[in-house]
Amino acid sequence: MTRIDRRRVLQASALGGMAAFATPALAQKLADLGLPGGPSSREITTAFPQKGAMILQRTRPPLLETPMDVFDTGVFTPNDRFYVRWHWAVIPPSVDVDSFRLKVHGAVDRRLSIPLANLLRDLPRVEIAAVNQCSGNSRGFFEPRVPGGEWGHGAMGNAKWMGVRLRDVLDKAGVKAGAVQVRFSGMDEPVVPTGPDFKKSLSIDHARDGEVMIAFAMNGEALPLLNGFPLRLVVPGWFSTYWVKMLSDIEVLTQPDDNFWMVKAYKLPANHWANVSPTDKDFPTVPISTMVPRAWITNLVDGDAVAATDPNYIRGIAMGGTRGVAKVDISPDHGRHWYPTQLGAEEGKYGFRRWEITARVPHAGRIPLSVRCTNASGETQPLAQNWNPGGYRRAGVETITVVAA
Ligand SMILES: Nc1nc2c(c(=O)[nH]1)N[C@H]1C(S)=C(S)[C@@H](COP(=O)(O)O)O[C@H]1N2
Ligand SMILES: [Mo]
Repeated sequence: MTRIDRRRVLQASALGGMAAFATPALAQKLADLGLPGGPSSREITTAFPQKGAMILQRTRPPLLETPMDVFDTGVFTPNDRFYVRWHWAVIPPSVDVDSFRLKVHGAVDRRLSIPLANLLRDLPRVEIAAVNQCSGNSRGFFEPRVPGGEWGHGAMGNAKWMGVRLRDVLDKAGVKAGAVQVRFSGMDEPVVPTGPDFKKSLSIDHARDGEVMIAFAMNGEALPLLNGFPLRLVVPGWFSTYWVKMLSDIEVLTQPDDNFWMVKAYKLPANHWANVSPTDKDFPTVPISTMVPRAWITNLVDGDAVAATDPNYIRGIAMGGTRGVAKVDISPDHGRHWYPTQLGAEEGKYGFRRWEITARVPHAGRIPLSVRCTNASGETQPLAQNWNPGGYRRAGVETITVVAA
């Protein structure tokens, strides 16, 4: 287990003023996300604090996407290449770690106001590898296109999160009988007074399952400011909308949370693959929750040349959702034939897992390469893509076309 030096965490605080969020004057480079039927090129930016080269989706609030080639370098996504997504643009440009307090209130025996140093000192530390994936990851590939952040596949990342159990913090406060949910809120604020503050809730049982974590570090370092410094919620297996950043307020509720972000936003069609037809209206919905298996090729991109007669080395990453990755198959013919790939080491069931294969392609010319993940409970990605108007929880197998010569 990586040891985090408390002083190091406490020192990584001031990050300069809001100027750091300014748009770069000139695009140095463009990335083509290959989005169907729409503007597909994005600037590559290095203008954001603690971030290297990122795909600029939006400046205020910052939406930064991880370029696909970063996922080829390993199963853990470096902090300085880890994607960024915020709903509101009022984000503290720095956090004073001495005056910071994590508040716990609502249906509890003791209201708490925990200094960061005490949280780091008093509670047992846990570490877990887990994929943080935006509900709208890959939204830009939805056909027909839907409104929202036009992400490619890079609104995700895998890290080793270190923190304390949410359960331990709740136990310190003493949850009262009758508690049904726990609500989380961060230090960011709406840009207009009428805008709904970003808050998400989990059921009391989920909040106390011992896995949900209040993280203070990722990949052995303090959280980057834009990824939620100094504290964020980590909800393994669940979409990142619940992973509240700059977490400063925990409220134990005796009634189900009816705030905008729980009852209006992030709703999925209430069927297994979150799939409706674009003409469907008034279908039943449920709040988004757990992730599903997915897989990607990372060492080739659409349009790449491969050898027609010699074997080709192909690799990528996969995730299992709420269970580990059990197998990843590859198909060169839109799913008529599937071939098993070799899996890399398992680094935690909620994390990415590497897969690879060395194989000949069936013929010269254009070859569709599809990859399909099956998780440890036997759930397999469908061949067809699901569609819903929010552009959420894309699940079908991803395909790139390579040219064999
Ligand atoms: N405080 C706060 N936390 C938040 C959000 C936000 O707007 N404010 N957005 C959520 C959503 S929708 C996503 S996808 C993730 C993004 O996490 P990241 O920026 O660390 O990658 O943060 C989540 N936590
Ligand atoms: Mo998200």
